[in-house]
Amino acid sequence: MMKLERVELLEIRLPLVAFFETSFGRTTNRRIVLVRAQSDGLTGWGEVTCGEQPFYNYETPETAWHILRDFLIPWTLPQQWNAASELAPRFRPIRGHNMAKAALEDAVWDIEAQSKGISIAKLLGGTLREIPCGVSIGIQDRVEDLLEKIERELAAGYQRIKVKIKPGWDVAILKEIRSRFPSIKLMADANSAYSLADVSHLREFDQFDLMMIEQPLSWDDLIDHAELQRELKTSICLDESIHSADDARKAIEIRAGKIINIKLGRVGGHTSAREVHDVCRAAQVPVWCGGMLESGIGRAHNIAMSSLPGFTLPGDVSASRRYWKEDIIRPEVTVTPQGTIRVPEAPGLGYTPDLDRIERLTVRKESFT
Ligand code: OSB
Ligand code: MG
Repeated sequence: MMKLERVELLEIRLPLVAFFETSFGRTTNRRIVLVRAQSDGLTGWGEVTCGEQPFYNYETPETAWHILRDFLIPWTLPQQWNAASELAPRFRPIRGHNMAKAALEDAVWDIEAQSKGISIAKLLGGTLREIPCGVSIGIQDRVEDLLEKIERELAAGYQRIKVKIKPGWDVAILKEIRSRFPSIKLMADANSAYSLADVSHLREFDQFDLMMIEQPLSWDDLIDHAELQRELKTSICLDESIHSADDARKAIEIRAGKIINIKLGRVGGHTSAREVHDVCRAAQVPVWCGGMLESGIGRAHNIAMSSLPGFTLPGDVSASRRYWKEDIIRPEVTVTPQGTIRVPEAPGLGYTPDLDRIERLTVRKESFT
């Protein structure tokens, strides 16, 4: 049995080494809410992976703080737990707010793994010892900047390149990339920038031999994606629209896409992520791990999740140095020249949070007992 004695919320500020731009906007400084949970001498960490504004989904650091402080933490503190997997069912009465839920649940996974002396990856049932990595490259001011970045990431060994697209930064840009890099593994992420009215435009993407196009249509849609998939040769990958194993089942049933991106925060934590993985694996739908510009803590959880056997495609989990001058974990996440990350085998997260650095970066803190 485990019982949490204390939970802390911390908000840190972390400037990105370079701006990151998607179809919904540009980020330069991250505001990240961390959860630190304590049980029986062990400390577990989780990260709220939402954006600063409600543009990817509706969560923000403020909504997550509210849901954690007023509901999730007070519900969790008085309870006794056999396993981290018991939290998700108890959180179910709260509709949505998956990123807030995930941060607390994942901290408890960290504690449970430590208490058993094994890695989170192993506790989850992960089998991959090394995970294949790709990069996500944002919209740039100039095409030349994008081509240069692609060149650099390929030289570092990354196995596939994902570029962010939006109307006005799509077909012409993909044409330039393909003429310079004819045979790389390439994909595009639209973050919901198109609608079914754009079908004939989106059909032009078929000429670029993309691995997939990610979330072309509305952030909460499945039906229109199914319609679009019938019109395209290119596989659709769903990101924003999938919040649970049930969503994945429905998406697969109506053929809304052929690939699913799993994000721990978006689906509500490790328990739900593993369920989404299992549904996809049973249906032979490949999955890969998405990213939300995480600090080392969220990044380490992503690595653990990516060790599950269905994560067959390169994910968006990449080296700390692509995002931060200095990360908040030790060692930082590094990528091999083959474009892989070795899954750590040490107990828990497998990386050590740098407490002094976290303290210096903290702008807000609240403790609960
Ligand atoms: O849609 O995958 C996305 C970043 C912020 C919000 C949404 C997305 C992304 C990324 C970056 O693509 C992935 C990463 O490198 O963390
Ligand atoms: Mg995406």
